[in-house]
Amino acid sequence: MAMFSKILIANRGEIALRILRACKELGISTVAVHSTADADAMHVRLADESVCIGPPAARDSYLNIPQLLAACEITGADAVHPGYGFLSENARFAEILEAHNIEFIGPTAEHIRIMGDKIQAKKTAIDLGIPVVPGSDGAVTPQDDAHAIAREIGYPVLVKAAAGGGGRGMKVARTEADLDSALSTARSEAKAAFGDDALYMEKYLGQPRHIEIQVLGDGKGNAVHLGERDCSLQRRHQKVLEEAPSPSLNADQRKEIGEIVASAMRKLKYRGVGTIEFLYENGEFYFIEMNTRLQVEHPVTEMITGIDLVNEQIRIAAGGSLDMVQEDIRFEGHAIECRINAEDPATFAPSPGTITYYHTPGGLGVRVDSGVYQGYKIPPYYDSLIGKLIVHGRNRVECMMRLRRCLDEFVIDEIKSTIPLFRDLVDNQDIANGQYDIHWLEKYLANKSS
Ligand code: MV4
Repeated sequence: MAMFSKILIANRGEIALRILRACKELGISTVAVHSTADADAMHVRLADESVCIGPPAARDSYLNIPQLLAACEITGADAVHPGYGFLSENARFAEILEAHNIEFIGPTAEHIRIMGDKIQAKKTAIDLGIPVVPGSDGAVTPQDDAHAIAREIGYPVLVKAAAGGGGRGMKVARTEADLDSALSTARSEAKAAFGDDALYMEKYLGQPRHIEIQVLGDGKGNAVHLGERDCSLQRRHQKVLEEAPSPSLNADQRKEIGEIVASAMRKLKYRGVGTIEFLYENGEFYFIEMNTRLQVEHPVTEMITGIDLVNEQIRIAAGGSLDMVQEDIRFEGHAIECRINAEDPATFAPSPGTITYYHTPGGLGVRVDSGVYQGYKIPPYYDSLIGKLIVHGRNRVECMMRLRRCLDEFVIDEIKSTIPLFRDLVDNQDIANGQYDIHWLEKYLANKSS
């Protein structure tokens, strides 16, 4: 296998730095790209070379494919790592790079495209033997008898957009009386937001947890699962805190769903890292979506498995084979990630500005993935994630104690951050007991403010 000599990192912030670190450890040269607003970013400072690719607006810089191609051409990069967000799940970008003989560090364009269409993704999951939420058999068209389909599924039903995902374009119909308006609102919103008004319907699950399984495949039919992450603590479809393993699963349940997913990925000949998202309710798993990218919360999996997911992505994109089998993977201890956002911890209003003092926690089992530093000015143009605190312990209790200690050590001055929210959460009894579902955090926040 011919390892890459130079990787262009088509991203910013903490994930650009994360990828840069993996490249350095592999002895690969790095190219940072940045908008004019990110000239002072840490990943730009640490990269071997950097190229300014445009003005602050993402569509003119981090999403600007011609500019990224030009940056590859100028620097002679032989591969691109897209990180998460931006172009990471853009099948056309993967194809364009391929046409220019530049490797896209990710799955095939075909797999990205299939999983981007939530109807096709669900059909594929069914074919691969993955359990799904009961629902319509594919799309519900205006010609279909939606009422008959919904009655068959049983109310409440959830109308979802095929081009949606991540919570965008969903409408609940609690009873038959809600169905027509749910369908017409969802259809016009989907058309406006995605230019695609294809819809499907599912049984609405009332109190599930969000549990996702990390997979790694080499595109040659070898694949393993790296256990689950519980990402139920969300606000407005933004994850806030993630942990592994899930407090609601035992080793047998993990093994069972993990083996279903890993064997599906072997059949699919999936290449790279991927995440299969499930809703989990009353002891059953229901597939909802697959993400064909590295995720923000990947470090919790790295902490409990000791596997460097970005290193694996790069090796596999260079043609390497999976160098582990399922039996090699050992799950050790417990990990929790807190997403540190530059936001007011009560209102979640963005709080960009200059960090005048910065002190990060350290010690055994502590990891801080962040692109910021003392004196850094957080620009207002991008999402408000400024870093992640990831803590590992031999068990969940030790992990929570260590997390509390780290949150007390963490100082980020003169911007608002979500650290105080996490200080509250670690002292909450439901969180201590692991008793929460996908609605827990929003209810907690609503009670706190009233
Ligand atoms: C659902 C659901 C209940 N029933 N599907 C939201 C994000 C998208 N990935 C899927 N989502 C949901 N799909 C059925 N059939 C509830 C949600 C949902 C949710 C899921 C995961 C985490 C947080 C959530 C918050 C609200 C709704």
